[in-house]
Amino acid sequence: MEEKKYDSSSIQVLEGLEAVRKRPGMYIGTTSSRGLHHLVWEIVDNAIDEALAGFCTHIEVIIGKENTITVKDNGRGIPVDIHPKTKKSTVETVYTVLHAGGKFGGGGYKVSGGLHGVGASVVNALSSWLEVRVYRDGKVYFQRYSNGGHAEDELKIIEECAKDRTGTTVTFKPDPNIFTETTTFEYEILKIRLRELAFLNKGLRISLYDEREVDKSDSFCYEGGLKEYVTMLNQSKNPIHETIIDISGVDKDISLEVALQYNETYNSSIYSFVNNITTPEGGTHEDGVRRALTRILNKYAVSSGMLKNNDDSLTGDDVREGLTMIISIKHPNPQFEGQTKTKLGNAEVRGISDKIFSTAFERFLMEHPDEARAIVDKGMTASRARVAAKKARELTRRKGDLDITNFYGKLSDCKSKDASVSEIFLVEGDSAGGSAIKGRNSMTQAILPLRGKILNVEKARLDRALSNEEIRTIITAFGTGIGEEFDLSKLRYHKIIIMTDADVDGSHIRVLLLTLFYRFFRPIVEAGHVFAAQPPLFVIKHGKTIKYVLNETERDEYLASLPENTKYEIARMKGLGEMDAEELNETTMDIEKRVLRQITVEDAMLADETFAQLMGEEVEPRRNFIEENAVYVENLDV
Ligand code: 0R9
Repeated sequence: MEEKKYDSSSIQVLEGLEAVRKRPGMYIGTTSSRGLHHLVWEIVDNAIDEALAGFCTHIEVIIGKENTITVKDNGRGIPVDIHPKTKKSTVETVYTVLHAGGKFGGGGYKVSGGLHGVGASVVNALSSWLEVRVYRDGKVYFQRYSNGGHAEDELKIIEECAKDRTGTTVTFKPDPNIFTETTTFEYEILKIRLRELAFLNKGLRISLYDEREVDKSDSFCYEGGLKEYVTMLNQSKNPIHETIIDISGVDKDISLEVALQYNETYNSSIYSFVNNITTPEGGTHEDGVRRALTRILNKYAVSSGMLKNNDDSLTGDDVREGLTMIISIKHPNPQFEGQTKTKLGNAEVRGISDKIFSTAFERFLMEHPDEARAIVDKGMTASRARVAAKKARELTRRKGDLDITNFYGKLSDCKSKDASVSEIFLVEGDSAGGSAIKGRNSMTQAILPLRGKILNVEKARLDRALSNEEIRTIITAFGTGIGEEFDLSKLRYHKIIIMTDADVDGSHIRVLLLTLFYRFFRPIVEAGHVFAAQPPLFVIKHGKTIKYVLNETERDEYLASLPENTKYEIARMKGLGEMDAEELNETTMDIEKRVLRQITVEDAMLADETFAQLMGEEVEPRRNFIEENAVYVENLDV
């Protein structure tokens, strides 16, 4: 990135910090755990900007014993001079004036930036206290703020330090009055994102320490950047060529980096970023690269004689089968659009990405004929499979079938045709299925009992998945179609509810279903249509009251809330299959009483990695994964 000279006049004074405390959601989205972690990203982003400007090589994040966060960088240090507009030091301006920090002044200083990009002052406003230390010119400058961002004193020199020691250190404690749900930082959340930032910023070292536990730390630095990212994503898959294709270029202030490698699976994992922020909805940077990939591979296939003149061209889906690719651009003025504002809209980027990528990719193919052949071969096999899948898909398109109550002798559909109120329960086993059919509200609740285990789609291509009757039934019931024909607007139920037991078999079926949804119906997951029913674990009876509770914690809390000496009976609930219709309705299905857990693809990349490791061919990564990441297995296991 080209360095822009710091200009204090580019900082604008917009609003007071009170506004942030009054409506925190407007600034950080939510005050849940997600919002809490967002505070860290705001500060880390500022340090990353300093790294992008070429002045910082190491960023450290420390979770303190009392759930404080310290972020240190070894950049130039925030300027300490007096700011002409605010008449306060620039440090104080950055921490107490909303929207200060250059980005909103049009000075173009800020490149990275969280979802909201609102900066350090928001973190200060939402903290019980915050301390900043700036190491500059052989001195340590210090200032402390408390009670939502009020400076306790002005910026002061507190000691001398070595002349060559420069940087900024910030420590803050989130205000529990704002973050009422939780003020506990999760090591894994910080670790995954910091590792991602290290991959995205080649050569930058990012370290994480947890002082709440002995010897808990990680440090990431990737000289190979995105190339190493692809290596990691493909570690549990078998690559079909050794060299990772690594492309980068700059045009009109926009820099593009792409790394890719094909593996033996049938899925594609494409992840794109703009200024270090993930763009799950894609956008013009992704469009440009995808378009170029398809065009150049077809061109090569024809010119090398692999594809004959009257053969069909390879489609985008064909050439993306088995592809792991990361696309990262840095743009001085990105415009985001789409439902969640995570889709890049800048039109000029399409052509720029296409040009940079196609030139370098074509050259790679020319210089590496073995790799080129393996890749084109893979696309041609995918193309043949696509034709086979089309035939198999016809079977799932027999619309009339859905009108009869017993579709394939299985689906008990609901009467309503209004998708927004309709639900489908995917139920483990015939016996629970039977109770569910009796206990349901037949107006809005459809039941699909699943017999036995469904096919593991991590190991199967679309055509094989479609030959599995269980999967075909699910696809037909959903109504969306699959693959190229997928259409979210045709979804027949806005709630898809996985109802399985809370035991090992149940969780296996849940993971298999989630893999199916993740691979073939990802938009359904992304749009928030997938849920897990949560059958209670205990029933507590006292007097005439019957209370169902989900787990041990809820049980203990409920018992503690009862008046002293209350007589109660407590029993562990039966499995779904042993409940009668009334019990099942009461505990798990009744809209008024049940508890559903929404399944989200919070971090598609993490889920992808996890699914591949949990469900793929290789046993070793799966074992390692389970040993190392018990937390995530649990998270997935919803
Ligand atoms: C620990 C987290 N780090 C930071 O928050 C951080 C902000 C920051 C910074 C500059 C350097 N390091 C930083 N670390 C900086 C310095 C100079 C010019 N631009 C940026 C310079 O020395 O000339 N700043 C972030 C915003 C600002 N500085 C500014 F708005 F005050 F300029």
